[in-house]
Amino acid sequence: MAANKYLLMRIAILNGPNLNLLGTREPEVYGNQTFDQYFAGLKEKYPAVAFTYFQSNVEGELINELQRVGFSYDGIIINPGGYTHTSVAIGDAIAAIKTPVVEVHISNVHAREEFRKISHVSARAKGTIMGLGLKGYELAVNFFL
Ligand code: CA2
Repeated sequence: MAANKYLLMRIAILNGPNLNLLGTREPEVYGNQTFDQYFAGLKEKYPAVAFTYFQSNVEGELINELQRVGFSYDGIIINPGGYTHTSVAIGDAIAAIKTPVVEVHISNVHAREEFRKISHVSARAKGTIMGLGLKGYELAVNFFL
């Protein structure tokens, strides 16, 4: 395993508030799979990627994780959940780190309420994928590969 670590691409996936509820409520918006189920399939499909997964309902914890992985990983995929629309601090953290960040949203935030059209993250991210369900995370992995 140790010999392998130089070959693996390191990608961190961060999910923000309430995304721990995926697959349990609002299936019409967010689908019926839990993130753990989806993540198991993703790891199987991309054995050459060393993934870490972090979910928190706490803004500061997401910022701590961005700073932890943001100077050594090859890519970060973040769905900041509701913090997308409120958190200047998460946007600042993304601007402060070295690792490129792709923002993912399961739903199409532009087809929903007005307040979801504002993102403090998009301008700091390399790009944004939205509205394509959980598939968006895989598309972001493919971008980094
Ligand atoms: O579409 C997305 O991925 C969002 O980031 C999801 C956030 C929402 O505030 C953003 O505007 C768009 C909400 C995550 C809540 O996730 C739930 C999942 C299942 C049941 C209830 C909430």
